[in-house]
Amino acid sequence: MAHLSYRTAGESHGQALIALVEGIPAGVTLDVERINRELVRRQGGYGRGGRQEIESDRVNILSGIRKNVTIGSPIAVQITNQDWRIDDAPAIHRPRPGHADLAGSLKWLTTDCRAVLERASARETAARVAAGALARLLLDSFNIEVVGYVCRIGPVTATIDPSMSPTELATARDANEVYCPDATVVDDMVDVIRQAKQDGDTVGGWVEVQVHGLCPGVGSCSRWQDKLDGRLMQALGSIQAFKGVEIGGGFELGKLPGSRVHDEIDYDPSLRDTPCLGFTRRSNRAGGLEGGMSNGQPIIVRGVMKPISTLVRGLDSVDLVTRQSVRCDYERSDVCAVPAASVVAENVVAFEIARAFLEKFGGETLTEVRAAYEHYLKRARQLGG
Ligand code: EPS
Repeated sequence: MAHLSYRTAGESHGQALIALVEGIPAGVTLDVERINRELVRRQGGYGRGGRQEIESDRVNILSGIRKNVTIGSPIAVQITNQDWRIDDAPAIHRPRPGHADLAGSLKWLTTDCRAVLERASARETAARVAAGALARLLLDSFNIEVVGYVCRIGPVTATIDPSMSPTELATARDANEVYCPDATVVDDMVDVIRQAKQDGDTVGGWVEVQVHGLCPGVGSCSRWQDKLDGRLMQALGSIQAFKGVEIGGGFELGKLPGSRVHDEIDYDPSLRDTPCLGFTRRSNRAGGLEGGMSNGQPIIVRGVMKPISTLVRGLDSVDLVTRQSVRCDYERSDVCAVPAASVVAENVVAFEIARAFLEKFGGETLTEVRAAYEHYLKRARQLGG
């Protein structure tokens, strides 16, 4: 049985993007519209540039499905690029500070940054979203909910009400163009992006993802590779332009004594049938993860996206051919892609949760996964008599 994994292929202005997803058990009903909805959301958000008017991202599932149900074989997913012109796209000799241009050109021994930037482009995240949205169909059938949103744009920070359910968060988020559940800061966020555009500049921000409904014990403390916190950090940290990831209280926890950090434990038998199995916490600064495993509390992860490195006003650089100081090249780009990044974050987190979930409850078919899951829950609820 294949472990759940995916790879992507494709360039920004190549023919198509591809995600190859392996390890989805047989018996999962496909919901193409649900996957496409995530792709549409990823294309949106205030601050996007002209490219999204050209593209209309939709998945074409090429394999692994019979009569709209997974059959356990690899699932190849294609998203066509409308702006397919990689062979005609101009050479780039003046690397943009902050982009992959310089490091990649030096790596591949070329003075033309084009090939590097084509693959480094965040266009690749469409394939990651498709893979995550596919894996999420599995999570749906176990009532595991994943919601991602924007919690900061430039200097404007949202306040996220911890009592909001994933549905409430998603509804509030979907009501505005910056994908932020705190309606009171939306206008300020839009203003920051508008001002950056006027200035020929770009702006970054923070995104947050919550996972609700996950039982304890997913992930592992046994091997460093299996620690769910580490995997989530890689999943988020590998999103283009991300510069930091934190879990729960994150970096702030380093300022506090242990007595103000750790989430004290109570037991409430009336909650035995909920994901925490009755073991409640007075706080959730651990962000639902202890020892690299889920602990039954909501998982909370955040990532920071730096401002996009393609600025209309340009930045100082060096021409790779002449080695003279120049202004860097400008390519059509976004002013702010933090809303889009929140969709990417949500879906890459979903994929990692599904991956760890199947490691604990894996089986060839959805029926076997469900049996393993229910057996575990039964045993866990019986612990201690
Ligand atoms: C990107 C540059 C822009 C963005 C692109 C990421 O592409 P283009 O030069 O074609 O306008 O639009 O993001 C996407 C295409 C996307 O779908 O997210 C870059 O250099 O990373």
